[in-house]
Amino acid sequence: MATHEVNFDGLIAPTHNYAGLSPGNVASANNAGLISNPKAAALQGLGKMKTLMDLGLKQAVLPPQQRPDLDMLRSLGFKGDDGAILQQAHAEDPTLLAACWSASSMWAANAATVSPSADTKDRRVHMTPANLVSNFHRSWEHRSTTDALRMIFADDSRFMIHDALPSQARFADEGAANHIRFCAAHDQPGVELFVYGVDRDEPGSGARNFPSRQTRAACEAIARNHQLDPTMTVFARQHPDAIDAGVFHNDVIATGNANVFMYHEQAFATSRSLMTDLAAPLGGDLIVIEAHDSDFPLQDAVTSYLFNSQLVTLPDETMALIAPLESKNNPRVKAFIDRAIADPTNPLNTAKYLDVHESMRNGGGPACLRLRVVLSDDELSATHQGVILTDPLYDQLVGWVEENYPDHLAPDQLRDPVLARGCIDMLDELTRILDLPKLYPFQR
Ligand code: SUG
Repeated sequence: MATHEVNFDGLIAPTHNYAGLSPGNVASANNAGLISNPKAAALQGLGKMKTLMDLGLKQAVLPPQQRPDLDMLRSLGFKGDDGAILQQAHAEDPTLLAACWSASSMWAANAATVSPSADTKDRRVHMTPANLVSNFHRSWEHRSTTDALRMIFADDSRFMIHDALPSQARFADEGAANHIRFCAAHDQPGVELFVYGVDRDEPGSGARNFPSRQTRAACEAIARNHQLDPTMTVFARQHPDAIDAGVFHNDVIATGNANVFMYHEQAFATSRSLMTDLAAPLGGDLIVIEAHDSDFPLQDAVTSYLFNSQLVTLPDETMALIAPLESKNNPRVKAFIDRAIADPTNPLNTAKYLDVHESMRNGGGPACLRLRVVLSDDELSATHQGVILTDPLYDQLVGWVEENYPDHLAPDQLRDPVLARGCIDMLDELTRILDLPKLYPFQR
């Protein structure tokens, strides 16, 4: 029986916009107020999924969430019909209005933390939707994420979808963006690395200027709930200077796949002991690709998003880096990638540079857009098949986007009730394409 890493990519919603909602996320702040192109964004995302599928990898789709969320605006005191609510919110609090339109669930690496069945005591795949409490616009994604995951992974003899952790700062959790699993092979027990920005029991452990979005308490609770073997679980703290330079999630500065770990030397507060802690349970078999300050500074990691590449194992057992175009355009970063590819001591053989520019402008690179779920053949066949990408599904989704998505979305348009209705109607059609009836609150 084979075991696969299946990438579940967030399908980019028709409401994709730039609102500057994430303090500490430099791209989001710098691009606030720009006019977005939801159609181009969704096609770029689908193009990435197709590239991975064509490389022979398993690919799936996570549907976007119901936005704009007018019920959220109603719960915050706006009254009247849809037009009146949108108009009032636009006049009184345009940032709040934009939050209720945000397409942020596209960044599926923040949807949940996933532990494959090879790592868990009850041999089920465990997932914990991330509470995303650090930013208002993402803080209620977990409700719909939980619903969607429970529909897609409905068989509770094979899957355990936990509730999100309590929505409180002590348990601030951003999901798989702060989690890397290392293993000899996907079906073997893995070492799970949980990365946090702050330990609230350790004064002074967090960043100074920007929010530390993940706590140690959250990591520990997830490891307990997922029934992980403590000897195969490692906790590490992000370097506070990295967070303050714009590394709001660890996947902006480190990535891993199988027994390969690629990171910048300024990623962690304690790099040396971390490598020993990770290598020991793997029998010493950990291959590191470390970028030094002399290769390129922290700042280049943040602007190029190199570490937000997807490091994947191809069917021929070599590895490929699915990198954002921005990392090809930075000569120091490109030279580092070329050296890593030429180095015969690691399995990295190729890089593919993709344009996910619309998402990048909000701080979301290739790896942000996907949730990795390691599944055996048996678990994969117990997964809802309507979301597994095939050529016909890809064609259908591209057609649906081409026909319906707006080419432009400017901040002023977020008060338009006709556009709001149109975005919801598109989702109705999507649930027919993905065979997920009653996915959305408006359908129940
Ligand atoms: O949470 N940006 C997202 C980007 C998430 C990237 N994910 C990973 N690194 N895994 C965030 O900061 C910006 C939305 C706006 O400003 O309109 C935003 O939510």
